[in-house]
Amino acid sequence: MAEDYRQMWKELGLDLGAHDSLLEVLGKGYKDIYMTQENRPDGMKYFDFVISQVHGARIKELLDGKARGRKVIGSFCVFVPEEIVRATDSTLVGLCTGAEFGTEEVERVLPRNTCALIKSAFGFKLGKVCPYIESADMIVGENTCDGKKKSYEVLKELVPNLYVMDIPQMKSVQGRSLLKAEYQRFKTAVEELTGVGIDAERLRKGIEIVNNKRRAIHRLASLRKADPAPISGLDALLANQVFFYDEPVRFTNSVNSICDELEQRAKNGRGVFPEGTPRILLSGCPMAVPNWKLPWIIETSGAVIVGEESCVGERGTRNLVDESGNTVEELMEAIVDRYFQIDCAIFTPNPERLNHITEMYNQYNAHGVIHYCLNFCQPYQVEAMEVEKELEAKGIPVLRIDTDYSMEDMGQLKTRVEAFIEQIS
Ligand code: BJ8
Repeated sequence: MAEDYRQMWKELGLDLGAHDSLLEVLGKGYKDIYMTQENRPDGMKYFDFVISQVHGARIKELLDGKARGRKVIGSFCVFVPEEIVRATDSTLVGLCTGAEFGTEEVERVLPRNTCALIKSAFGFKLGKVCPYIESADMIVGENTCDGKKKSYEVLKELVPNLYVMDIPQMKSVQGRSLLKAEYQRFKTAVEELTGVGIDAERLRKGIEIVNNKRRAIHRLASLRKADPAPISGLDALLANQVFFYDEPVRFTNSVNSICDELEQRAKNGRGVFPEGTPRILLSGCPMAVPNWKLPWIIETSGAVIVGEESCVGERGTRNLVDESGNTVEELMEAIVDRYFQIDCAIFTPNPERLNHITEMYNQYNAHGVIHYCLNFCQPYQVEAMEVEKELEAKGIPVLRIDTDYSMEDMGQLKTRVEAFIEQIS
């Protein structure tokens, strides 16, 4: 891939040397973690291809679209409504936040005790290695946790096109009004950026495209209830990660075709791991590409992950937008209704999330929950205590893990995960 796209990366302003090193690490990590798995569904070849081209063909596709007037909007959070972006034929992409990069440089502009996800976004920007951020016509920063909210003040100095979206912190009437007002303001900003007026037909089309993507992911999730699990947690996580990058209709078709294959597997009792393998529900902070560390540890320690209570997972894709509205106003209300249900830990109080964890544990026939937090993530770390208390009271085994993107704690994590798996076996 490197040779074909060098000119494109250069024109985007990437640091080619640093970018080469990143791709090399990414390629090696993928090979070691993904390509060593056994009994993978054939349909995963599509996702292998997407990852191999994540900085290549996909970027070229976005740039070709831009040449035809199609804008690219980058986001860091599942609160940014893709439906509104799609309604103008623009593309929403998730921005790279899953790997350590340029830590020294990052720590010159952000405190050391900032979570790895935020540091990663800054590292990719400062190190000039993310073609998505460089291709974006607008970058949306959302006021969710304090770390993100305050770091956007710094990011504003580094990028020319940051748009800040306010997000409520309470599920109150006022909170809903704020979200609605912010989505209206965002709609206007996207219309201005693209020069496309959003009418009901366009908005409905945008909603349908994104709903179909979610339906396909729901179907995939549901197939993971089977024992033996027909797909590994690593592969299912990958599909959830690609959700944020890929062309949505192609993505939907690819996920549906892998589901056809998994249905067949489930019928034949064929799984990736033997029947009776301990089943884990992962819960907590989102895992962006290429953050595969903990899932890899879990699945090489004798367990299978059967669900992700995460924004790169079920928290991010739960619930569809009602498509039945006839006016822009009705459809916008439906969008607000759907997004206002997201149970991110930035909300206080946030009882829905506790209920969803138990619900998912039961639905996916899990044997235990591993709660994953990034260090210095206050919302999820504080909530983790409550999650642990609640699950223990219900007799559900739970292991709480705090980590980051470095590999230094691999050995220690593996020992703890193995002990937990033994306890639930
Ligand atoms: S809706 S989870 S995607 S905010 S890990 S940056 S919370 S300190 S990512 Fe998130 Fe939207 Fe919520 Fe989902 Fe802050 Fe924690 Fe870092 Fe985090």
